[in-house]
Amino acid sequence: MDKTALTIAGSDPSGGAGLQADLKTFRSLGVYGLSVPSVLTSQNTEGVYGIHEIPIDFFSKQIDILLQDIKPDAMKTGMLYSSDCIQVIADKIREYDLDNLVIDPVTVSSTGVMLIEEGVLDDLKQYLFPLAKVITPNTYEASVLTGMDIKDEKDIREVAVKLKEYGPEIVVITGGHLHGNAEDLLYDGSEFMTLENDRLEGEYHGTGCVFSSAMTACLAKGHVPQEAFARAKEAVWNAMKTGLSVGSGMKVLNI
Ligand code: PXL
Repeated sequence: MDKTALTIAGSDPSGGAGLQADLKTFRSLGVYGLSVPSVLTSQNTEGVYGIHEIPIDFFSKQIDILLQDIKPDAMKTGMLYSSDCIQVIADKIREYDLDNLVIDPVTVSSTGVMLIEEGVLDDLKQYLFPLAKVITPNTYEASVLTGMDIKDEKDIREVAVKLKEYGPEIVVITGGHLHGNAEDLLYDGSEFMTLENDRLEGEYHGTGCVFSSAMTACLAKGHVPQEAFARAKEAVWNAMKTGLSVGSGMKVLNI
């Protein structure tokens, strides 16, 4: 396990999403995990009951102290909550010359709670998307980020092209539900790649986190984004198929 990946994300005590899910995913794909919490949540499998920000100076210090010692082979961002957080991350990426950034533009929890302050999506687009190797919105997030409706496959492709204009190298849109199947799309600026599988019954917490951290782990291992995409999709599918009911709310992934 000689490759490292960093997650900067929210803490989810239930371990289904957030940095806890990211760390488990890194480990399951054979990558050593590093983590900086951006925000704490009080939550269980039934929902999010509170959000507590990390003071921005201390958030920044966590990143400095870590990166002065270790340069991760890849990194991801998850729930960032505030615009201040985004500015700090953009500065640190430049200062420490970090590469292989995956951005999961988290907006709302699977139970419907807003996980960001106003203005965060605009700042993500402006300051972080141009630094990203891959962004991984789901169809809802892709639609909010672009202000475009998604009704069919053609719309998803148009939204992917629009998202590419914000500067990431690769756009991945997850969770298209077009023919009852789960379809994910990758766009690299010239070609589209789609991956499809049967939709599973039930509601799962943390699929977006596990998918984006699996992509991050694969980039850390040196896979090209298309290969990382296929491996991440497979990892999520396997973890969903054997999903666990650890609490009385949503299922979590078996990762
Ligand atoms: O699934 C999005 C997500 C990301 N990060 C944290 C979360 C959630 C959803 O609840 O709690 C910390």
